[in-house]
Amino acid sequence: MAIDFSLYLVTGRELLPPGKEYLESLEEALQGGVTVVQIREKKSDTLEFLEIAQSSKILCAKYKVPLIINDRIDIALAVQADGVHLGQTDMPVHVAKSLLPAGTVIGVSCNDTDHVKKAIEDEVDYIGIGAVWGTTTKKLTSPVIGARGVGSLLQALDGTNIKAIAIGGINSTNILRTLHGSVSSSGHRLDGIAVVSDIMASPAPRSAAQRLKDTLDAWVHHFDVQSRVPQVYDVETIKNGVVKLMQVIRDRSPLIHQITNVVVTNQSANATLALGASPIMATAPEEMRDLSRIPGGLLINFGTITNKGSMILAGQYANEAQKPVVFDPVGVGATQFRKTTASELLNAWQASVIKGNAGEMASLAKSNEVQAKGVDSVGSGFADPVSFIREIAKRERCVAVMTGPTDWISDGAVVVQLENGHKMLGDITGSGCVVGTCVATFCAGASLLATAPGTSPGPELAKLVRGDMLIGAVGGVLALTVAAECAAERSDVHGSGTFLPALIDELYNLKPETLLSRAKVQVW
Ligand code: 3NM
Ligand code: MG
Repeated sequence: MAIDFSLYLVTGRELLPPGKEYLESLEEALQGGVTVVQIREKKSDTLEFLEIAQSSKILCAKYKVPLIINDRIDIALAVQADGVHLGQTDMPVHVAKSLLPAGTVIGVSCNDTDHVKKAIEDEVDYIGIGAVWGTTTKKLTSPVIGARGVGSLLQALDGTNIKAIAIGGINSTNILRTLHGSVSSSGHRLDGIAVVSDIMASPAPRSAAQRLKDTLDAWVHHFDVQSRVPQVYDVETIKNGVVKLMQVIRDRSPLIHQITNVVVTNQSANATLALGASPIMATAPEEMRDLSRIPGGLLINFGTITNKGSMILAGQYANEAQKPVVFDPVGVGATQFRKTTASELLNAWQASVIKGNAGEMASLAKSNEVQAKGVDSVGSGFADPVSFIREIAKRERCVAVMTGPTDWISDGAVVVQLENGHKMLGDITGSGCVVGTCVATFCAGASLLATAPGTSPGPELAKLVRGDMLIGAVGGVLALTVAAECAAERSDVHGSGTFLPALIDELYNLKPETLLSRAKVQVW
């Protein structure tokens, strides 16, 4: 049978809140839009399990929702369930199949690609990929995968009809991040998500289910729309988009929250002000949630990693608030600690833009083409930077920016090549960090533009971040590199000491027509 796996409820009676009966909760969850139910009874005796399965089956039938039994083939047979779900240490699939009627849906839990390969050999109907996030509902025996890790398991399913759902710690605040991040670079997406506690432990399971379902529906719709009307970029749309953002930033002065390094804090804050936005360089974990509620954007620059906890929280809250998150993994190739921290951060939240020089991006991509040495890049020595940057963007599900003499920016489809800038940018400290600041500022402008009064919020519900992050990223890079050209040409600039204040001046005075006439943009 064809099952809609989009909102897959796994039961957990031990999680029911005080005053809630199991069947009452199950019925409310079904009313809220659950599309398939798995009965999971880890502690019940056979008789109790059977009775729960029987009464659940009657309710599910009322709502025409299929019923799946966890682990126990005998119970599945006894209640004529639609399917069984098998863990890695449960009955082998081929044995289960030999016992069950033909057509019984079979699902297995997978937490690595070997499990997926085996599931394909066994011709299962679906796999549950987990645990995607930390959970206390089940004692986990393997590491949490993270949305980023789900992609490689999904990719292993390419070319099959096997459906995939993610499970483990999914709730209404991380569902968008889960859906958005759990995609393979080949474009393989989840067919649904499975939850236990977000629905079962809720005093209002109907609205808990409804919230998840609304997001899932909007997400599916979003891809429908996207595949029907692909976004087309040409040089003119890009340049005009950037100029529009300059104005939005000056008119609405978004708050740019920056957790950055001690070397560049002051000049980054001044660059933000020069563009017309408001900087706040807050680092205390206690204020991360409040800051996420103010319209604007977030920059996380880990040039000096002393606030990792705040970096994690700030990004998670920004994801929840659908605000842009710009990540600048300064010197990520230089030490093992930086590499590990970058992974940890990218697993904790979804970046809207990742920005780095060639060495940093190579390290993130684990490419050997360019070796990262300290915090200075060794030049963009890529044979094929267009494909490289497109692949990183696809893999990380975000806009990728690689800076250097030529800047490369991609959303995973289009690649924008920029040729502005001046070599004096290399003579001051932190010019790369200030590019990150400018990108965060322009992305915040893009996000404000998308949520301006009068714009329809419809498809935006399904987006992890509102607004056009590609234009935002291009705008940030162009503003700084064009301002650098203007500054370097000034007769009062005699060296790197006078270049820095001149650069801030030129950002402050940057005119749309200057940007339009100087911008050297190519689209691939
Ligand atoms: N299986 P919650 S995680 C039943 O990783 C189950 O295979 C998992 O519960 C796996 O939605 C899990 O409350 C528990 O976090 C999921
Ligand atoms: Mg099991």
